Amino acid sequence: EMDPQERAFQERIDAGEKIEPKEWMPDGYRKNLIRQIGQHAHSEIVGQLPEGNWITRAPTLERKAILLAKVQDEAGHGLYLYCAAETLGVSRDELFEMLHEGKMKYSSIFNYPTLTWADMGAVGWLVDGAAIMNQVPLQRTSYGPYARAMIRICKEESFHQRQGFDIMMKMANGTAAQKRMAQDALDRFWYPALMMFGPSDKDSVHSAQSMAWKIKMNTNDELRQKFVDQTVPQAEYLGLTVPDNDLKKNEETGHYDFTQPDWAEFFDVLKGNGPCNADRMAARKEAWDGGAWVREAMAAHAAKKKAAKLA
Ligand code: FAQ
Repeated sequence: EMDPQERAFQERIDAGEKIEPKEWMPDGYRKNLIRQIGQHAHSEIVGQLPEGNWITRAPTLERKAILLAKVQDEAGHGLYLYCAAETLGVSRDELFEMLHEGKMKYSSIFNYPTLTWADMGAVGWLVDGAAIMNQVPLQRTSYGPYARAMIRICKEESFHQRQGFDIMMKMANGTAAQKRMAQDALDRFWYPALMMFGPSDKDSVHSAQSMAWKIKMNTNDELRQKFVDQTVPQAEYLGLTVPDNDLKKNEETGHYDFTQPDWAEFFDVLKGNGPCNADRMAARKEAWDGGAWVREAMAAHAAKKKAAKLA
């Protein structure tokens, strides 16, 4: 039997009401939200690294300015999301600590390397494309601060996706060597992008409860299918080939049948064994340690100001 307070809470969720920070919520709701929002925030921050890798080597000044703006947006997204998580009673320092100790995750996709300029196209097109597919429904998530953060984030992600597709267009319609680079980027990012939606529904431990609480609006497989259906025609438009021999439009369902990613690889990346896990964590820890003097100076300054006011 559900206790009356929990039942009343569930009724508010079912009625489409937003839950706000100071209101009562079940412990599990709070914990699950901190997990998901925190993980999402970490993904944005770690997600700056694969693209940050190409800022100094962007082919033109214009491409450099655009890429800089995009990577900066991702820092902003991380900050909105950390703020949303903080309204649930966890501090940003605690979240960072959990990330650095390997107690919290970030998206598997950012453990793959960005080897060529075409990867900047593939990341924008596929990774931001997958991110939007997942985040648009989250604008209707039940927790107010999270839903509101998603509105702004989605606007910016749409720009990111377009800039990625624009790079792909340029490369796919360029020289033979450029087209090969574009195809190679699609070949390497296709399955990792499909993995962004999480394990198949039968292996998703959080989906049932998260959907009942509207922390999540769709299952992992639903969104993965939507992404494939949207992206395959875009690949065709680019004149590129999705690396899946069994990919085929199913005339009965109207959806594409496709090959699932290698789930053993996915779980291995989650365990820390992806090509870049160690590098990404080392870069984050170095940034955190390198910023210690700034945090100390700010705390000292605040203490001095407070003392001066008291005097
Ligand atoms: N990577 O029970 P479920 C971006 C974990 S977009 C790593 O199905 P859930 C923008 C999961 O945490 C990327 N771990 O989990 C950008 C759980 O483990 P736990 C970020 C994954 O939460 C673009 C376990 O597997 N977006 O950053 C992944 O119901 C370009 C079982 O899974 C979001 O976070 C994965 N792919 O569903 C930035 C969106 N999938 O925690 C820079 C919000 C699953 O119990 C450049 N999050 N796991 O230890 C969500 O919608 C959900 O959390 C899912 C996973 C759909 C990601």
